[in-house]
Amino acid sequence: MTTSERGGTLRLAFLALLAFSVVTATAGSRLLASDPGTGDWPMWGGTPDRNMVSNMKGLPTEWDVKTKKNVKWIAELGSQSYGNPVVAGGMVFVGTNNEALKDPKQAGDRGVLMAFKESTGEFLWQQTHEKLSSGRANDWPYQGVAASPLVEGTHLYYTSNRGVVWCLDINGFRDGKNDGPVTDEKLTGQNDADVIWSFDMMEEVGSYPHNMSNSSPVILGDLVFVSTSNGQDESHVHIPSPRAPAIIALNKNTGKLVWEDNSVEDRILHGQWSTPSVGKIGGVDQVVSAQGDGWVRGYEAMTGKKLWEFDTNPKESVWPKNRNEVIGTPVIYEDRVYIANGQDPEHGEGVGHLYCIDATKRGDITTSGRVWHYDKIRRSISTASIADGLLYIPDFSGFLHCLDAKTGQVYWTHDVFAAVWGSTLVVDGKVYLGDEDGDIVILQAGKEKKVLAEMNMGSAVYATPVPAHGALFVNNRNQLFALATAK
Ligand SMILES: [Ca+2]
Ligand SMILES: [Ca+2]
Repeated sequence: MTTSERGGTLRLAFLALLAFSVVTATAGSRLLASDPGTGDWPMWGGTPDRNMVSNMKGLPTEWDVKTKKNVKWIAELGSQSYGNPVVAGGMVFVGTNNEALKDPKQAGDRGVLMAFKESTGEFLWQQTHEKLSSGRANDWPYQGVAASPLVEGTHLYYTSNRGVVWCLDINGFRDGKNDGPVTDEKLTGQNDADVIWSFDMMEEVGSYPHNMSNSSPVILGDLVFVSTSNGQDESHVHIPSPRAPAIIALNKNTGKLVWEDNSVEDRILHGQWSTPSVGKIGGVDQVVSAQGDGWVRGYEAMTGKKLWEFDTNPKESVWPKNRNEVIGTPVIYEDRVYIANGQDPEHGEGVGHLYCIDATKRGDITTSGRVWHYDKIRRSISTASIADGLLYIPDFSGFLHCLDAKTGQVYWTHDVFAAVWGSTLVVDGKVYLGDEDGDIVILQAGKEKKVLAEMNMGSAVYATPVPAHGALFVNNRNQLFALATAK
């Protein structure tokens, strides 16, 4: 952001907006990898490969938030909600701010993670975080918790507005047990969070998050991976922590640092708000991370050994005119990595680039690993969905692109006439996408463009709709909706 920007309505937080559990196709149906397989949607992207597709059937294709047609429940969130919901263990978890005050003892501007009952929308518990005293440089007012959490078993992982990675018990204190190693929580009521461990990235690895921390965790084996959001200070010239890592791996059971990497060094263009992905690529478990210099890097997941790196910007491009950062999440699909670049929404519209990268290559693979390059996309902060050989990805200018995933050939584009911060969900032969005007459009998946429906949610939809157990969960700025076809 530039110093000329003022006001608290800053909408920086795309970010959250913000597996390789390859599911075996059942006889007669086509393979749709990346389905979480349990009916839950336990992390950003559903699976560690972050490919937002699902095998679920029977999701609603029409609803009305005014008449409540096909609206199962609505839960009130804070005034700005950039976290995307995840669904696991019979609960829905989402990041927001503290303007829907649940506990007078925890008043004021805070980041908040809330848990709701999946079946009814009943508020269960929350964890709140005061804003950093350093203010907007590291923790922009009213932006709340912008990361999507990840749930594995009874443990929930997320990054707070203070740049702290948290591991909580999804059952809180409702299970009658204070789970450790952390057992000295000050608040231990039914609506409070039961902490297992935490890791302060500013304190422990010296990260200096630019405006906000937003990384959504991803897990492989015993490791949980997050990006640090380390970036420039408010001068937009100086990088206070050039030696802090861009990505870290923590032991998921203890919260201890296992490895870190700082290939970016002092070349951060702005901030680092992309979230890492995990998948088996060419037989190797990799973590893929898009970083603040506009490069994407692949690491051997268990060791942190850097395997490859790819520059998403043309060499002659100049920041911020036409050189971009990367805010969307890399998607891993059949040994390839799909990623688009863009800029902070505050920077407005501009040219973007979308790539298919052969991540089995090693070293600087900017040329050798470039399977295809699509330059008809505008700046994008969105993450691709790939299903049945087709790739769907929106851009910040409001165009949804449908391409052949193997060749990059474009089949169609669709203009939603509003900025898009969120990403597509492909489910049951349909593509769902929300926009800043608050509309969710549903298109037919496939090489022919066909708009099936469009519904307005009442305020901007920065999030991505997610499916769980036959319902669709999506939040606008201040409400969380469970949508399901009335029986
Ligand atoms: Ca507990
Ligand atoms: Ca505890």
